[in-house]
Amino acid sequence: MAKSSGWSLPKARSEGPPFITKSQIVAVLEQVGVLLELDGANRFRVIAYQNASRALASLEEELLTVVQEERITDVKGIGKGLGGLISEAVLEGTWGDLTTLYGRIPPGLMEIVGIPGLGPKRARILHEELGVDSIESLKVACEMGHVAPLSGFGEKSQQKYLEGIDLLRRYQGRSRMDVGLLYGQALEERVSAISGVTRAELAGSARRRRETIGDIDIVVGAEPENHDSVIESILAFPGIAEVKGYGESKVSLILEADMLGGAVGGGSVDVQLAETLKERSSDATIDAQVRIVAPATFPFTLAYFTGSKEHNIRMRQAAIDRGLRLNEFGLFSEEAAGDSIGMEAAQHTLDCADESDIYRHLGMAWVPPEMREDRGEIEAASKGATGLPDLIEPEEIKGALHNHTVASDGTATLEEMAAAAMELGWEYLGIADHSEALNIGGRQIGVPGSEVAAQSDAIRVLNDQWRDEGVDFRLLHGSECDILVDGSLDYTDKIRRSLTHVVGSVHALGSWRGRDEIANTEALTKAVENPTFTILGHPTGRILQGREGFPVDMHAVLRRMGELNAEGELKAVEINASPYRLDLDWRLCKYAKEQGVPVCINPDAHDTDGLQDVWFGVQMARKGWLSAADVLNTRSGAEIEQLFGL
Ligand code: DGT
Ligand code: CA
Ligand code: ZN
Repeated sequence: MAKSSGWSLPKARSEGPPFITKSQIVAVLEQVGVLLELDGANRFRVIAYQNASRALASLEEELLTVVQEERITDVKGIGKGLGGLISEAVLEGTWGDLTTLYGRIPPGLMEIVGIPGLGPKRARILHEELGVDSIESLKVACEMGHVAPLSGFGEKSQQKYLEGIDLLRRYQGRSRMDVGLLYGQALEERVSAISGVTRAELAGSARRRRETIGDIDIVVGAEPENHDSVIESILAFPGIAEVKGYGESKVSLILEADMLGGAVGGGSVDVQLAETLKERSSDATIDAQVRIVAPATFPFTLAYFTGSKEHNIRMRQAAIDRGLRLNEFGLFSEEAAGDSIGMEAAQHTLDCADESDIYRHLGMAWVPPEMREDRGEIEAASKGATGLPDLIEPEEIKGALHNHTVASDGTATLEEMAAAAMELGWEYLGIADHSEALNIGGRQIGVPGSEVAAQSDAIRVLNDQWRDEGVDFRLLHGSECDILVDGSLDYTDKIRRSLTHVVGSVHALGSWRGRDEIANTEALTKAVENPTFTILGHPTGRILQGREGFPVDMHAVLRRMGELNAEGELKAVEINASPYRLDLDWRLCKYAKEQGVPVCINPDAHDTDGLQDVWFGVQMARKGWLSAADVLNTRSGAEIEQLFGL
């Protein structure tokens, strides 16, 4: 979807090459795809830019080298023309004829792309026919009834745009994973409890554990004669803000907070987790699509609506390769399917009791939903069960290394945090309060260097006590040490060496966001090379739906960390498990693993409940193909002590 800001061509850096960085080019190529559509360009050109943007984003090698060695057109998805454009940007800092394209399209027009039902094509018609060039002018045009009479639009579209604008304003369209899952699991539980329902399961991005969720999809199995009564029961649920529509096999709803009351606490929802989430969820609403099918059709419908769309396309192709046809109703041999379509065709399907049968018919092992993003899982699953990683489970976490207490900005004491960690069955808890440099609005947040030794003493007293009592638990005395703008670390070397571990984090985001990828990559690399540095905390500083992280070549940083690990140093990268962050991004986990960089899943807890956020981090690790062995804090307390040289 198009971003609603930043629609302009980035200026060249004063020194280079590279004069334009990789992340800037990735963003421009994505925008150009939309701009070309607004401009009425041919479909293939549009797709070429979209593909090139994706290809460049996942390029692991340094872009400058690839360009200088004239290997840019070797990258799959980048042809001669685009290769030339990218090379010009990198080597000269200019954008060729893109400048005129950007000049031609009004920025406000780009903002309306992304309103539900409004793609670039329709946006262009609205612009040409009605002069619409902003969200405001679209709203006025709809309210005055000018949109409906346009050919191909109608009253329905006009109404939909108005609702879309309203929704865009109120909710920005998507929910964080914690909020979306809370609604999704509550709905799933309520639906499962309806008599006549044989199975109900979350599908869509919620089941795939995306970091944000657009709408909730849920698939329900019930005998056809019960469909009406099941739908009636659903419509009577509390917490339905609006029924957007329903038919024989589908209900479209908008859910609000009352949905969460009472339902949680049994079944698949972890009680404590649900309570924590409930406190946090705002009163925003979320859309839900419920699909009701016959029990025998359930696995096909579940697989289809789990997606992703990209994964589905590959699955359908795998079926075609075997002379089969796959859709949401079944898996058919070409002759059996014949001309029948939809539900009617379902009776001709091959039997599949669950999803794994579908994969088996296509010669694949069952793919965990988190991995269904067409990022290599089809190929891996085709090698059989051993081709896919054995994904980490939440129970395999034995502790965490980045947590705060009252000494900085936490609300709990050492003792309280330790008790909560033991309650979770953990063997250790790393305390990493902020370092001295951190102050917010002039208020000192971090622990002054002069007070670090006192915290160390307090921790030692507690650890001695547990050891004497034979309790297998320890606190580890670390610090969340600020990475300063030049890549050096806060505190003196002496203080840092006195700690068990150093979580290095960037907090002065303004400075880091104000300079380019190359300067940031250099500084971050310098930080991880510091001998006292152990874990890279929330690597980009992003807040989901809040602010983007600073630009950085994370592949390069991870590569360097991999080298250091190969030399015997311990340099881990954090998945910050707070659902507001989920940073390291899951898309980079597999690369970290390939480089030999351990991942540490840290809740960054500021109170005792916060420790449970680790669950969200595990979901991201699974999405990033990680096994327990790839994750530092699946090690036992004794192993961690050994790794840290205690
Ligand atoms: P979201 O809701 O934006 O967070 O993401 P999803 O993945 O839940 O997407 P959604 O709700 O539009 O559709 C649910 C799933 O249904 C999607 O993951 C794959 C499947 N699906 C929807 N539309 C298509 C389509 O046009 N082609 C294919 N192959 N699958 C589709
Ligand atoms: Ca969805
Ligand atoms: Zn931090």
